[in-house]
Amino acid sequence: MDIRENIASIQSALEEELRTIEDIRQLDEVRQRVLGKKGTLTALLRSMGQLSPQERPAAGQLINAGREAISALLDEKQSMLNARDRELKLRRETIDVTEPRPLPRVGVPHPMSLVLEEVLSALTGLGFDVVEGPEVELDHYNFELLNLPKDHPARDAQDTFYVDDNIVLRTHTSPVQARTMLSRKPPIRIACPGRVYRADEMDATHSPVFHQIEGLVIDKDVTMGDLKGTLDTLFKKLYGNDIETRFRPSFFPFTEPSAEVDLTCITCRGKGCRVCKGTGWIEVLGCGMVNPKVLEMCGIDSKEYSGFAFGIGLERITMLRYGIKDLRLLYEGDERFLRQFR
Ligand code: 2NL
Repeated sequence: MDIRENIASIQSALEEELRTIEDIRQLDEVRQRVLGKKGTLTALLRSMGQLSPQERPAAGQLINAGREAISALLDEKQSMLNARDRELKLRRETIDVTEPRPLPRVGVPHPMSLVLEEVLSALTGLGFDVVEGPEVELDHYNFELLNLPKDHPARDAQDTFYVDDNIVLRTHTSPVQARTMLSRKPPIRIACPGRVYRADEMDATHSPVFHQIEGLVIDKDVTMGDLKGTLDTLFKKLYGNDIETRFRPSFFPFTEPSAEVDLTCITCRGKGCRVCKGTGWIEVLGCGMVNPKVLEMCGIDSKEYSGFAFGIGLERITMLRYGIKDLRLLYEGDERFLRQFR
């Protein structure tokens, strides 16, 4: 077969094959098969050795021209395939900027936040200011001013997280009230919510970090009756008008006299149930008339003024309010738990 026919048949076979080619990989194979080291056109070039010196220039020109024509065919197909791939990729990666996004996940208020809000709004309704203070506190404000002198058992390192000899993590929010008595003149009506610390083990009813709301009222002629009336009003607002309070004598170094306060059981409304162990009453807080020693240390004349104070555990009243059996549920942040309230 002469060289011209040979080239023409390689070229027409290639044209035929190019019609069926779908991707760059196939195309590279074909290119190798024709133009590669062992390719059909390359073989043709090698066979020129058998020609006479006179025949070689013309044959060389034919083969080179053929090589260029074939290269051009392959290149054209290659750019076609590349353009098609780019088009497909663009279509695949199109972003519809008008598509509505999925709704963001929104959190819910913690049950303790809900109860705190209710307590504070009841107390501010009675004329209380809300006051906050430091969680890392001087011994002086946390203990000394509250009639808890250096040898008092409540100051034991077992109950208190000491930062150093004079600095503690506050064990109650009372130091906020002590600071307020020192910085304001009576009448004083304040509610002090916040985080407090005790070196306790963690179980269903104890945590080394918990929350208190303390209340303090200082004025002329403040009596235990005012304390009882304030707590009655607070709990009726919180739980309903059929709820009553009951005082039992108790002891705190910072109040005299002191009382523990029971509430009509809010689970059975006083009839007796498992929550109140059949008594119809549940213990919810401690309170009393501010010890005159505390008033004096905080710069208030105990002959002119008297006051009452109370301390509520936020965890406890939240658990009672919603029937939560284990304190730890309040700290775990499990959404299945948190989404159940309100
Ligand atoms: C309880 C008892 C109480 C107070 C807290 C207080 C604060 C000042 C002066 C006098 Cl500055 N008292 N706070 C009084 C009585 C009881 O808390 O069992 N809390 C969970």
